[in-house]
Amino acid sequence: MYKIFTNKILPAENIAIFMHINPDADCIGSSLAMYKFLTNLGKSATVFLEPENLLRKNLEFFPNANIIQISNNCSKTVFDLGICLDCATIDRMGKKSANIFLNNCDEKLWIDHHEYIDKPPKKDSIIESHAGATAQILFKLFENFDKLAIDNDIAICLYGAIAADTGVFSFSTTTNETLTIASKLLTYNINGPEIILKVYKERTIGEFKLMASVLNNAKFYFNNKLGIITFKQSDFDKTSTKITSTEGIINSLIEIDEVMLAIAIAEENTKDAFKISIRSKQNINASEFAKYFGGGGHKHASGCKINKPYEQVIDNILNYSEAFLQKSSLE
Ligand SMILES: [Mn+2]
Repeated sequence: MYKIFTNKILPAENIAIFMHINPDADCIGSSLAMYKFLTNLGKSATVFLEPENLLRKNLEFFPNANIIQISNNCSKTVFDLGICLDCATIDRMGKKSANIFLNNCDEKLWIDHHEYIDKPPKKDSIIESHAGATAQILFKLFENFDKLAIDNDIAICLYGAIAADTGVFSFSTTTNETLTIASKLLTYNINGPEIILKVYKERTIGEFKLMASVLNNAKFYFNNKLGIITFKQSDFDKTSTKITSTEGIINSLIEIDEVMLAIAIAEENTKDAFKISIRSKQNINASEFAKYFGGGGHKHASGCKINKPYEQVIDNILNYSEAFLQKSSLE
């Protein structure tokens, strides 16, 4: 695993880093940590983000967040290496980013902690599905490659990314390894509580209002085993928020004692396109649920996209959930 990283990084001088659409704290933190690490090694690095994907305001504190470029800015440059981070499918990168990754990068490297539907070639990928965050894998790679090239900026990015993706070290993905790495990161000159406040707790007033109204309209089915919340474009418009503002709100639903499966449906900017986030607990497998709809993820947190009118989305989810919950309760 470490050999792949060493072999790809050593000869590369000009490197492109790619995020997924609607990037979350793990994705942004990992990308900016990778950027700084490569820069510290004397390499040139560019971080790309698909057009019309802004960072959530609370994540702009990550060091070097200002260097992120929009993907249509560089169609002709050729990179020695393209690194795709935290991105379970090529579609998740967005069209423009995927185009640069596939056509303008001589070598490719995927680093991720999601289960893939179409696995990238083994020789080009480092995938650890047990890891709580992509940033957790990056720390091990960095430490192994050149520990001295890790600095405070990198520690802030990695700590924030790991804290956010593990629900501040509370999800079932939090392991001995997660906490060992977090503890090593705290030996750098960083402010742990302040980082956690920024990546996980802080909301704008608009985001608070969005959360309040969406949770107020939550619907429950099958003896409260299933909870569903819906974010419509009109909710975003009313509260001056964006789809990235939905992050974490679904957790309030799965925290309800009776709810075993929580689903957030968020309307995207295009017609009849919905981003579905899924959370579960105990033996209910969110990843299996997402796979049925062409997505993927982890046992207790996953996602997919459904491109249909809203009423059909709800119908499909309810139909599948009933059988799915019944089957899971027998296992
Ligand atoms: Mn992640």
